Amino acid sequence: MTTASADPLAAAGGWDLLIRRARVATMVPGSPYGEIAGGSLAVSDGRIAFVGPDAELPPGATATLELDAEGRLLTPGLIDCHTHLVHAGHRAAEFEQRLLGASYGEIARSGGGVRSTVTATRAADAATLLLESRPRLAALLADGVTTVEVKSGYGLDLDTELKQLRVARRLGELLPVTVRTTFLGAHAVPAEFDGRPDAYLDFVVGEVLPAVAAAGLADAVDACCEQLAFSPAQVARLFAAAAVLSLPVKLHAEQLSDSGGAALAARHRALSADHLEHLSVEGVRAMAGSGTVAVLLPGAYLHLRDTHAPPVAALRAAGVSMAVATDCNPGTSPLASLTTAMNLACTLFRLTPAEALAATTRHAARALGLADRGVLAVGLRADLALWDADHPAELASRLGPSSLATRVVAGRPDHAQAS
Ligand code: DI6
Ligand code: FE
Repeated sequence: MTTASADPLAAAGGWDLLIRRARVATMVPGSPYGEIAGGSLAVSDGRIAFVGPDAELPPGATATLELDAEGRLLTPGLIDCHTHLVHAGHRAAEFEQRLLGASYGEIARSGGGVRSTVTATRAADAATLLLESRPRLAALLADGVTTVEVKSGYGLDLDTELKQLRVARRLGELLPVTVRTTFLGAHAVPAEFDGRPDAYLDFVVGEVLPAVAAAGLADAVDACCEQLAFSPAQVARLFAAAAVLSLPVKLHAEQLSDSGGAALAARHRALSADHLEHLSVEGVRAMAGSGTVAVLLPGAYLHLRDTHAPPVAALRAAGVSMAVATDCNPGTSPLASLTTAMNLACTLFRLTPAEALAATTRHAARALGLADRGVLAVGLRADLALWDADHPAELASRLGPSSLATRVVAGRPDHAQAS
């Protein structure tokens, strides 16, 4: 790891921000947390200019803003790489129905599920949608998130898909966070295309995706590969269209059953395959070496009272990078705390706390195709989280309240967490 800076500002002592005396979890690979006990980190022009032991700071180094961390934990800003946080309404009644014995599939087939949130999201104007979604994003930020992915997929028509993505982008302008948007037009078949998934996919591929791409509203394309939604062949058609537009792909795969989605995603060099509760041995083999990140979503597993956990030991053995995200959505994971998702990944899926932190930093960055963040190293974006904690395992061990002290976004400290 490079710890010294070649930045000439260092010699002149002209950094913008200097944090001293921190327990730094750089998350640089090689050791569980890439730890520097008694470490400093300096920022210049929004980038990390120095990270290393306090003792290695250039003599006389100063900065416009200096912060004594007093031994607190400093990590990369957390990255929530899978959310559906822009939506209207809630589905508490379906939660109640499920506790009374109905299955997720039964509720979806009788017109509930994704379709009920589609109805609510179509009915909400952009201002309402923004007002409803903003507190969810603010909650993620208050728990250390500095980059978040937001999917469409509760519109399933041209206007509402565009509306969802615009609201997501607007949230990224209003709050200090990077918002990455993903087009999930192939989330479910809307009621007006009932029984005609191929016709709906023609519409998505022929009209909605080109309009979304032309408006520059998507950073990636996602689909749901499930018996309830789309087959691998249908997803492959969407992926081919995304490739023509040079948009990277991701996939909801193997959540409720094994459809071979993860292997399809790996073949298409997808950024990630997400959920994976029912991933088979062949699926793990297909993902190994593909570069496709396995995104685990324990909030959905918990909320659905699922008992079929993803094959974490096999993924680990195969060297597949694992990310963890909230899946923040009204139907299966009404969760807006990424550290809680980390805890669930440990308690329910048996990740180690170090794996859980890598899963929401380094690997989550890869799941979004972002090479400029996710670890603390010279030259990378200065997205940081400083915690009222003194051991990195504390982040995954807690079940609220958040121990976040301060976030730093592109070098700027942000004390107004719930703005
Ligand atoms: N799986 C999920 O967990 C979300 N989408 C998906 O394909 C939730 C969908 C919902 O029920 O609203
Ligand atoms: Fe999801």
